[in-house]
Amino acid sequence: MQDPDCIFCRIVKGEIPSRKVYEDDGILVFRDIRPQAPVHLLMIPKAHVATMYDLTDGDAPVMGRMMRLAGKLALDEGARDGFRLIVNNGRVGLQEVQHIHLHVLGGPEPLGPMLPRRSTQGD
Ligand code: DGP
Repeated sequence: MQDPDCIFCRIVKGEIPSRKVYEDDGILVFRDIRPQAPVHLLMIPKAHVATMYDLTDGDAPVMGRMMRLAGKLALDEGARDGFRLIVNNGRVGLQEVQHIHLHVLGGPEPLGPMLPRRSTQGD
């Protein structure tokens, strides 16, 4: 259920402090320690799941509720004209913390391109 060595599991247990925005029996939402936009929340399932590769059918309800909650919390935070959800996975996705988290990023100004542009063949 939880991994004692996982930073986000330790945040769930209250062993590491966080600036909580929302909590229920299966979900915790808190502010990113290194915000990259005026609104930058992290939404996590309380149960330890390392990456989206590791999700099972049993995780679908909580992941679905997180999707519903993302827009609601973005509005509550004042991101009323759009926001972005990012879920980094694994080495290629540059995932730093191995516990699924949805980054909720919001304005007021447009966030910029989704990825830094790099030249590829045909550009
Ligand atoms: P990612 O690259 O998607 O795994 O991003 C991990 C994010 O987690 C990164 O934006 C910084 C944030 N983070 C890491 N450690 C902590 C922490 O202890 N507390 C909080 N609030 N955020 C953290």
